[in-house]
Amino acid sequence: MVVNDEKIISVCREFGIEGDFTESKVFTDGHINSTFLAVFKNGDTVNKYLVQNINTVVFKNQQALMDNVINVTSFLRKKIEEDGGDPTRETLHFLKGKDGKYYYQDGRNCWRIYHFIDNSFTLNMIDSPEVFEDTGRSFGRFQCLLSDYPIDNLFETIPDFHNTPKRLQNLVDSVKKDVVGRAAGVQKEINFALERKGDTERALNLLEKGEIPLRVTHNDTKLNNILFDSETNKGICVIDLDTIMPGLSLYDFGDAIRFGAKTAAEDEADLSKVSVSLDLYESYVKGYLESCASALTKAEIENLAFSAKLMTFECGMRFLTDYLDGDVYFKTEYPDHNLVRARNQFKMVEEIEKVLPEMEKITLDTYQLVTGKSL
Ligand code: ADP
Ligand code: GN1
Ligand code: MG
Repeated sequence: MVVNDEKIISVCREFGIEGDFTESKVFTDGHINSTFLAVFKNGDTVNKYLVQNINTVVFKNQQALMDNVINVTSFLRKKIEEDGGDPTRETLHFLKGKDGKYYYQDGRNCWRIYHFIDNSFTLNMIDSPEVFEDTGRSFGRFQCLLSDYPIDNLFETIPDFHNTPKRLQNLVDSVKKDVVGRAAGVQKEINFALERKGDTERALNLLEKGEIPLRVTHNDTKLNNILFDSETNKGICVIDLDTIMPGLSLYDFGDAIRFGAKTAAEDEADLSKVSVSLDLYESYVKGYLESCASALTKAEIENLAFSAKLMTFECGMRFLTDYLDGDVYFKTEYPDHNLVRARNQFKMVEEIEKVLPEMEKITLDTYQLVTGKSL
């Protein structure tokens, strides 16, 4: 879809935005939605908006999606106000369209608009352990803020999103269908996944045994889903709230490590550069446990390190599945992009496997440091 300024302006008018349009900018961070900054001038006032084209292949029920997002952001806004924070910078604020809905359907396209949070930045790679410690603190705080959110009110925007056994089954199904004839070329990667079948069930088994609870989780805790304040370099706002659903703390912890504690980009093709940084792991654990250690069960803490492997493995399977399906889910920039991503994630899994006992020790030592207690 071509999105030019005329399109962005016409969508903005549907949400009652007035004034003179001055500029737009594309954000390329996310793999799912298409996101633009739109700037308008009203006299001397400059207003900045985030205009987002919702991916309707991924999010099939946009009404329920926006109900979730609005309910959660209203809940967060109240808590932030009670804590003396700034709700205009610490959570997202969506605009209503002319028909009273929080989204606007334009043929097959679905749009939403929210306030751009100025003087903030996102990261795709961590450049300092302090920033990653603060990332852990921010996601831990987010988990705490939502700990008493009514879980039954949440619509499951993507069913079985982090159901890892099902993700493996989806991969097997895609291999069988082989719709674009790519399976023969990725036998090694398929075997890599099949060999790790045993890992896929561990977190759900703990849930079933009651050793870890179902929580309200973000489910997409990529580093670039946090806005950092440009002045303080501190995490101010968790964004990309589309996958807030009932889930496990392990999903959010593991996914943050998958994307943040790495030594190379998620699509680095030179696998010799792909590894896990134990220093970054330790920083994140510290920030995370400082904000939510007391809320976690013993089994959750014991499985934090493993969750990094689980989520990296799951993400690798999802990239591989999409490669086999003909690149229908994740945005790609070149034909083998999903395969490069899958290989990268599987290399990261191997690297995590090598140091898993060390990661487990770091977790327990940091727990003791932060709480003054041993597990
Ligand atoms: P996707 O689902 O495609 O990942 P996101 O909601 O994460 O989409 O938005 C994509 C990018 O847009 C973010 O990574 C961030 O760089 C930027 N962004 C999103 N919301 C805001 C906001 N309110 N203020 C400033 N930048 C934002
Ligand atoms: C997608 O939307 P974005 O880029 O924050 C995906 C995540 C994956 C991630 C891999 C809704 O996240 O689940 O882990 O790409 N989001 C969705 O980078 O599928
Ligand atoms: Mg995102």
